Amino acid sequence: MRIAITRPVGEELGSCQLTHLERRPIDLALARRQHAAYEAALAELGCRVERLVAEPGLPDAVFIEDAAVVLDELAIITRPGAASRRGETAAVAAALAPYRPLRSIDAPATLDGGDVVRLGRELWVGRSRRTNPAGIEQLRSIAAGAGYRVRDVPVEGCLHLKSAVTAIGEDRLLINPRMTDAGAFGGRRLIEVDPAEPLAANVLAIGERVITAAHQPRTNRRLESAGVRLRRVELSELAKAEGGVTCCSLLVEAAARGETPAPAPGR
Ligand code: CIR
Repeated sequence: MRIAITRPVGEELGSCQLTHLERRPIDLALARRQHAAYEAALAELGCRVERLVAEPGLPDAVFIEDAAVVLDELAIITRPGAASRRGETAAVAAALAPYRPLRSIDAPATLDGGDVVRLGRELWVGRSRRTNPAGIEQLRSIAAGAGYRVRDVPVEGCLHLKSAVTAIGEDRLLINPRMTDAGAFGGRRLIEVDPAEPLAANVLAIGERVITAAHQPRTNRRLESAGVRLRRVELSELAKAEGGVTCCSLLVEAAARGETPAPAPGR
């Protein structure tokens, strides 16, 4: 069973953190409809959607991916790089506790979940503005203990590593080589985003399908030409808050009672 944990679009989304974008008005009602349609896509692709309750004072809480890194054996509760986001993690820890033993990233380390790309037993972590060297070392030590190899890679001109590269299935990645070091992913099959869509690398693989934002048609056509089956969602309003498709959910493979969960290929 695959669970997708989500968080609602809060009233204060318009005061979200912004790093690379100019602030533009966000249509909250449209953002909520788009988010609900995203959750419907997750359900259509077989996820049981668990939506947490909204909490005031956390404008970026909808971007739940940044609050945790979920591995097969454990979940790591992060310490987000933006101080305004640190209040997001308690509810996420409570939601993950039934499914995984929890570990945490502790001060002075910072780490955003959006900086961690996983493929099988390998993790790549971005050296971004949000994730500091201590965060990388704490992730490395916790994940190495569970049998993962952790490599750190540069992040340039975008918020998180997952803005630059995401995994598609077992051995492929969608990448913008201008925003990270493609060589660090050597040996994997790489599909490049269309150069006209620099932020199009953020897609969410679920089983055989890939959720992608409809506003990146050129890259979506490249993916389809490579045989990738897409499920498009409209995310224009969350994109104004620098959010993409991976950041609005945390996926957890959970065993139905008495079963062992299948390992997750990548995210
Ligand atoms: C932030 O700057 O933290 C939010 N406005 C956007 C976070 C997006 N998260 C992600 O891509 N993992």
